[in-house]
Amino acid sequence: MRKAFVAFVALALVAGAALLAWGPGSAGAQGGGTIEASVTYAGAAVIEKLKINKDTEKCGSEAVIEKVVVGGNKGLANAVVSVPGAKGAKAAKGAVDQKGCKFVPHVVVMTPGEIEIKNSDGILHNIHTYSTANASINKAQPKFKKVMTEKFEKPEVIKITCDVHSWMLGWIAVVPGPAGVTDAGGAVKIENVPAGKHTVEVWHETLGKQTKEVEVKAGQTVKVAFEMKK
Ligand SMILES: [Cu+2]
Repeated sequence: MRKAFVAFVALALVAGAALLAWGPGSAGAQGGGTIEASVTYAGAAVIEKLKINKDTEKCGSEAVIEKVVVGGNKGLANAVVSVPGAKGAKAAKGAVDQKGCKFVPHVVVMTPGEIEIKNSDGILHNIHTYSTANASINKAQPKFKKVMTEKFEKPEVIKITCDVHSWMLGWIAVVPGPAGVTDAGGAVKIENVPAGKHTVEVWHETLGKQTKEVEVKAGQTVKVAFEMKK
């Protein structure tokens, strides 16, 4: 019995030492580095407004369609910044809500897999997606259906609309690597990017795509700036 105990302790010590030796290096590789991206646009904002007379108790009387949102210092909001080639690190599980007859957020990133489509409005919406790599969805989300879970496995940007409320427009970016969406100031921070050279990609619904190369170092932050053109 005592022998077995000693053997167990010895084994535990060896395992512990192995873990310690393996730990810091591995944690560094897993933790990776951070990319701070800033996206700017020198042009004018494009915000369309539309009078509406349907479901006004939930939708209001005016729809605001934000196609190009420009904040302070020319910061461009709603741009997807991603590192599609970075293996082993992922964007968060995405969720999109239908609130005030708008898709919130307007642009969402998700890891290939499942996304929750919520209906906070509690009225009839009809999800209609436009995609090529993934199957398109065209289905009603009745007022009692608070959440629908849908699956998008293939990387691409999917346009999402509602057949009940013609002005509703949103985008779901299915990205295999780490990704984020720029805030009102055009900034986004992408954490846990594996160390190494990567291509950073920016996508905006009307201003298109750009890429840049960056080198990420473990435990460090690298900055990258994009200026979108018409
Ligand atoms: Cu709707």
